[in-house]
Amino acid sequence: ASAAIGVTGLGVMGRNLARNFARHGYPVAVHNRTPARTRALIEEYGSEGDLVGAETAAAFVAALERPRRIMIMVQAGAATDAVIDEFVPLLEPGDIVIDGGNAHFADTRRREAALRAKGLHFVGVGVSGGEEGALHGPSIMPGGSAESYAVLGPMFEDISAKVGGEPCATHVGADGAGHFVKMVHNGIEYADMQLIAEAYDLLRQVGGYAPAEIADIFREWNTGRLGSYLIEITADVLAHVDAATGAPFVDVVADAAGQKGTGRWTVQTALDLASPVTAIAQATFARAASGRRELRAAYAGLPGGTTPPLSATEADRFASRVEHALYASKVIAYDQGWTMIQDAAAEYGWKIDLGAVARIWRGGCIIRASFLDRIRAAYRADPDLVSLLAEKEFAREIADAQVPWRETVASAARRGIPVPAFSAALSHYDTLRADRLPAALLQGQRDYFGAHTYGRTDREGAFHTHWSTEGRPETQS
Ligand code: NBP
Repeated sequence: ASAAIGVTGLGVMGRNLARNFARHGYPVAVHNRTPARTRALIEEYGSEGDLVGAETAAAFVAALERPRRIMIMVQAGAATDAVIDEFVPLLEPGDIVIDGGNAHFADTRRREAALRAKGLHFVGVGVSGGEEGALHGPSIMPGGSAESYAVLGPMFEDISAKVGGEPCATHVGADGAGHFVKMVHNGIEYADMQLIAEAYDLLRQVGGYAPAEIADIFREWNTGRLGSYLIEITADVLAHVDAATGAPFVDVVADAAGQKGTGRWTVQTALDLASPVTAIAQATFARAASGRRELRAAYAGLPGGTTPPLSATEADRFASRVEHALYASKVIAYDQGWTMIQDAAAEYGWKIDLGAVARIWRGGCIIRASFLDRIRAAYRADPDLVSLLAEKEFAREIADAQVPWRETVASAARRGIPVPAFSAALSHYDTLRADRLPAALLQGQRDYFGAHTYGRTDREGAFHTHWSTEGRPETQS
């Protein structure tokens, strides 16, 4: 019994995480439902480190030092429950079961409570960075008890991505907090990708730029405040030419976006928490709408806006406006994600260091960007920051973006180009900064048809107006 950790489930993620642990000097026991995969891993990569193959669950458990650390890397849902049920009877109090799959945080909360009742630690871990990240350094978001992090933390920090010498791993919070922030990471990723896609569409349709020229614009933006992995790969995708047709690659790809579900989970959860993550929601709905072939056929050919094409100088100016709009919208989308994490922390009693979340997303994951340094610094200066826009540098940048941001959204509306995420971000900003919202009228409507009562600006209490007997004084209930 000498393995520091065991990995069960040797798909692409499990295999690469096991190799990553082994390459960092940890003896690793490996196990898979189908033993052929275990043998293949040992044969191919056994020389990389101390990898011990186990063909049965009992042999796997016996290979681990105590407290045992078992990392499950199988399909989320029923498969994860099946594996937990298989191993739990073989474990002893104090052992740690880790789920590194893409579990829904509510499942993680349920599993954590069930295993805690048996004296076991259950740690739901968000792992970002895909196959490459798993091998070379992912962003790691563990939930679970502080006690389990004391054991696992040094190992996770070791194998995680590093930025400026700092690990992209931290204890996020209790039970499902790790899987929750991983879910929000993916929601933010949806918004960021959609905003970039809308910027491309505007540059192409309004600015008149070709995909290769837009690749150059993105490359330039990548050297500034928008610099990020997503902007970098967008430039590569736009510069890519399809070998079969010689056309820009982006023109031969079917325009129906897929999704695996974490964006949808973010939006569903946001509704439960009353977190207004509108840019994330619009990005998720934009993917759904893109795939609705019949609906799109029914709308096809309906009139849109028109404006004359831009001159070259105007196009240049337009591109710089789009940069402002993209940046401002991005700040809003990230702010929405952080609001949602704060809301969940309040709801579930998690103590989440909001700056540390930004820190561990600077490397290893899809939304990695220097921008996250700014968010980290903002929460470092004020851990109780209610919103990024309450920080003066972000507020100043958003102030500077006002004209170009609004002009960009207006150009899109005039030309009939869909910008759901840009518009949602701008409306979110205008909603939250407004002195008065038409929510007052909604309250009147609700009181009229449902006697739902309303609050008043001049007095405390709940009031109801007798709408059918106009003129009678309102009552306070
Ligand atoms: P998959 O999600 O494709 O799962 C394959 C593994 O699950 C195999 O080891 C398979 O065993 C095992 N498995 C299944 Br399926 N059902 C099982 C059951 N009932 N009992 C025992 N084992 C079972 O692998 P992956 O792509 O490596 O992903 C692993 C986890 O990591 C998933 O939850 C995924 O969502 C998450 N994740 C993936 C990525 C990514 O980029 N792929 C990124 C981050 C997180 P077998 O060999 O016997 O069939």
